[in-house]
Order: sequence, then C-alpha cells, then structure tokens
Amino acid sequence: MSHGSSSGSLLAIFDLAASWGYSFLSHGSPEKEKTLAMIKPDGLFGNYTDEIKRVILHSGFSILKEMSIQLNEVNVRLFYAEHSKKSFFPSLVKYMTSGPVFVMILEKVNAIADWRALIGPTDASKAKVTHPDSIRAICGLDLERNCVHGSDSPQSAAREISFFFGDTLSSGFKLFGASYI
Ligand code: RTP
Ligand code: MG
Repeated sequence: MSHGSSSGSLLAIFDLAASWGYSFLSHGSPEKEKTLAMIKPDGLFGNYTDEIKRVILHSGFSILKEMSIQLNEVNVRLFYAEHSKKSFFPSLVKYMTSGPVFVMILEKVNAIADWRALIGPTDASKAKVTHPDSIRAICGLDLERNCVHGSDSPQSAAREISFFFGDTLSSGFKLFGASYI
C-alpha cells in the first residue's frame, strides 16, 4: 500500500531527522538526551566555570544537576578505565587529581554529540587553530590539559552519569573516598 504524498513527505522528514541522530517519541517530539559534562581541574583553577556554564545555557542545554568534587586516584582510574593501558595514564591520573572538578548532567536533543562538538578536539593547542570557537580552544592548554570532558556515546553517558550522580547503591562505591565540595 502506498502512502499519500503528504504522509510520504512526512516520513521523508522523519527519515532525514533520524539520519541526523534525532529520534521521536510516540507523540512526535524529538527525544531529549542526557550527557555528562565535566570542567577539569585546569578549568576550575582558571576560573572558567561561569563562562562555560553561560556557553552551555546559550547553546540550548539545560543543566539538570551539578556538583564540585575532589577525585582521588581510585576514582580517576575507574572513570578513565578505558585508558588504563595507555602511556599517558599516570599523567592523566595526576592531572585529574590535581584539584576539584565540576560535573554536570546536561540535557537537550542530541546532547551527547552536540556537547562533544562544542568542546572541540582533544588537543586544545590544535583546537585553537582548527576550532577557535570551541571551549577547549578558549580554556584548554594542550593535549592533556584540555579543560573539559564530554561523554562520547550513549553508553558512556549512562555510565558516567551514574558514576557521579548514581542511580544505584554502586555509585557510592565508585566515588569512594572522593571529597564533596
Ligand atoms: P575526555 O574523555 O576527557 O572528554 O577527552 P577525549 O574523549 O577528547 O579524549 P580521550 O582520548 O578520551 O582522552 C582522555 C583524556 O586523557 C588526556 N590525554 N592525554 N598525553 C596524551 O597523549 C593524552 N591523550 C589524552 C586528555 O586529558 C584527554 O581528554
Ligand atoms: Mg574520552
């Protein structure tokens, strides 16, 4: 059975939106996504928190939850476990425990990809050249001290939001020994 022209074009719009990563609830609204954003110790030391939050809100995200926390080595090893075999891991642990971090749950349609786009490439020194308007270009320094973090997939976002804000008793274990500020 063929669709009429109006329903056909509507389906085409839905297909196009889906190809951009949008999904739709049954009532037809785009589905909002949550992601974890973090301002790393260099961002807090440099007093960039208020400016970054302004950019976040101006870009259409809602900040659902936020907190400052001093991570310890165990917390960082768990959070960045995917990098545990990399040569830069000891340096990353030292950096991420050098001062408090500020974590936020951000929400909007396409939040995960949009936040990653807004923060820019990992190497802040390259971001200053290729993505001068990105957050890492503005407040980061180099490949390691890049000021902010963003979840890189729906799975990472779910894990990282639970890591900091918890949806089970296990969150207390993951943040064991961290100092809430
Ligand atoms: P993030 O997880 O913090 O959002 O950063 P990312 O996805 O852009 O980069 P990723 O590869 O996940 O690396 C995690 C963090 O490790 C530090 N790093 N250092 N010295 C190095 O070669 C190096 N490479 C990465 C950065 O702080 C990076 O954000
Ligand atoms: Mg990463």
